[in-house]
Amino acid sequence: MITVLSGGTGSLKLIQGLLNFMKPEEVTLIVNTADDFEWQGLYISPDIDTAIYLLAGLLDENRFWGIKDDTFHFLSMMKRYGYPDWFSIGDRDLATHLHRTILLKKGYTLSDATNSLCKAFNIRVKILPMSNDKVTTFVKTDKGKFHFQEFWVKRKGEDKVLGVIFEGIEKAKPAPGVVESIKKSEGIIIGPSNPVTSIGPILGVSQIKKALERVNVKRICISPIIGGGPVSGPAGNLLRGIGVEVSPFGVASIYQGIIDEIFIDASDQAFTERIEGLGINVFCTNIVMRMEEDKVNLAKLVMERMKI
Ligand code: FO1
Repeated sequence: MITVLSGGTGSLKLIQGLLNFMKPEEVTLIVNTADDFEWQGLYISPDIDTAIYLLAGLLDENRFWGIKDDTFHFLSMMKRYGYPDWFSIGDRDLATHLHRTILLKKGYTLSDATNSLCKAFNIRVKILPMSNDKVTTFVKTDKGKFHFQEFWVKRKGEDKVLGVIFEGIEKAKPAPGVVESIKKSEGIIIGPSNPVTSIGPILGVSQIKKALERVNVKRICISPIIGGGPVSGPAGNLLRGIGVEVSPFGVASIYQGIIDEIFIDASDQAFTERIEGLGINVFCTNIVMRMEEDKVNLAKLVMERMKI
């Protein structure tokens, strides 16, 4: 059994590769929930939904969010009524958010709602929210403080980042099953997700971080940064904003004490010595997952390095 810490893009691509070698029941995903937000009364959990849609074979893999071939009639009606439309909820996607919102309103937890959605699609990978407690990412910028979705989706991640706040993180407890899955895993993977706002909140839950520090199996991370920039998303701007070097070394420094080995791109071999100085082993290979075969090859190497 392996546990993968995941945001909404890079780590999920790796999961697609891993599922060529592992039974879905042997994979647990601990998913960031600090991007979650309420939108027109709906509780949206983007990274969980992307994981569910991917594993259900429904994901729009071009955008890497939402459902492929979805329509947007609900959104255009809402726009007509004067609501903002910068966050695009598709018509089929809407049912997911509504179902989750109804369950939460009835007093069920985010874990319960996630289970219910997974059951509806017969998903056998275990998808666990990092926490059932409310944690919210805000990005401090030169233009003001914004919810992560406003920073990234509405404002296109273009403002100069001055800092990142995970509101509620001090009190957040791991969701049921999270620490247990870390403890019984044969290997831990931190996927190539954004280390600041995707993996950062997961590690910000102190009991999760402690469990990862203590576990006695190999912990591998795949760098989401190649050269001086992210493979995708806002990681570069965010790392800079929190004062961390935008490089595989910067990523490794964030994960010091949590990982044993980092996969970096073959083109970044020059960083090896500095990273090894942190007590982290370096494995250089092609880490870009453009095609299906890239995902399979990378997943195979990760499995080999974990000796699973
Ligand atoms: N990302 C966008 O860039 N634009 C959108 O309109 C958008 C809508 C959306 C709706 C549901 C959902 O689950 C995710 C959605 N995302 C959208 C993706 C998402 O908000 C972010 O990319 C993630 O939070 C980053 O992990």
